This record gives sequence, C-alpha cells and structure tokens, in this order.
Amino acid sequence: MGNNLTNKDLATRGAVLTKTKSKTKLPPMYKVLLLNDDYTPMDFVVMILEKFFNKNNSEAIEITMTVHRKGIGLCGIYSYEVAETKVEQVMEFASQHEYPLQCIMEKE
Ligand code: TYC
Repeated sequence: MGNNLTNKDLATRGAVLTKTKSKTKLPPMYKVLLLNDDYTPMDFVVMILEKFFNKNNSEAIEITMTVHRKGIGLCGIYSYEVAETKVEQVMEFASQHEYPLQCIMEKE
C-alpha cells in the first residue's frame, strides 16, 4: 500500500511485464432472422414466432409487422446448434405449407 510501482516504473527498471488474460471464451451467438416475401400470410408468420420462438401473441405480431415493413426481423439469439435447429424447423414448416418464407442465421 502506497508503495505500488506503475508499469512505467517497472519498465524503467527493465522488469519484464506480464499480462494475464482470461482464456475462457464465451461461445459465439447467432441471430435468427425472418425475411419478408409477398406470399406468406401474416397469421402464418405470427404462428411460427409463437410456436418456434416462444413469443406471446403481441410480440409475434410486432415482429411480423417489422419484417413486413422493413424486410427483415429478429426472432431471437441462440448458440450455433439451437439457431441451426430453429432455422431448419421454420424452413421445413414453411415448405410443408408451400410458403416461400425464408429464415436465416447470422453470427452476432
Ligand atoms: N409480406 C407478407 C404479406 O403481406 C407478410 C410477411 C410477414 C411475410 C413476415 C413474411 O417474414 C414475413 N402477406
């Protein structure tokens, strides 16, 4: 206490400075996004957001309207594996209903 040497003091004395850096890295996270198109019904998109992204009805409507107006909207942010599964589930469900809805993932 009161006797701490700064890095500059140490450097002046020729001391070797060592930095400890934490090596624990958080895994990268991925955004799952819905894209707009002219054919998929709004109600279907709302249903997808409730079914696969655990959104309540008003959240789902809000995201659907954002996609409709802006062309793209965020459904959620997940680990790589979870994001990949959500994209597959949405694409499979849309395809079964013959809608051209596109769902993509993007590194955060
Ligand atoms: N644009 C579509 C329509 O007018 C609605 C829509 C919303 C489609 C969101 C896709 O991801 C989407 N019926």
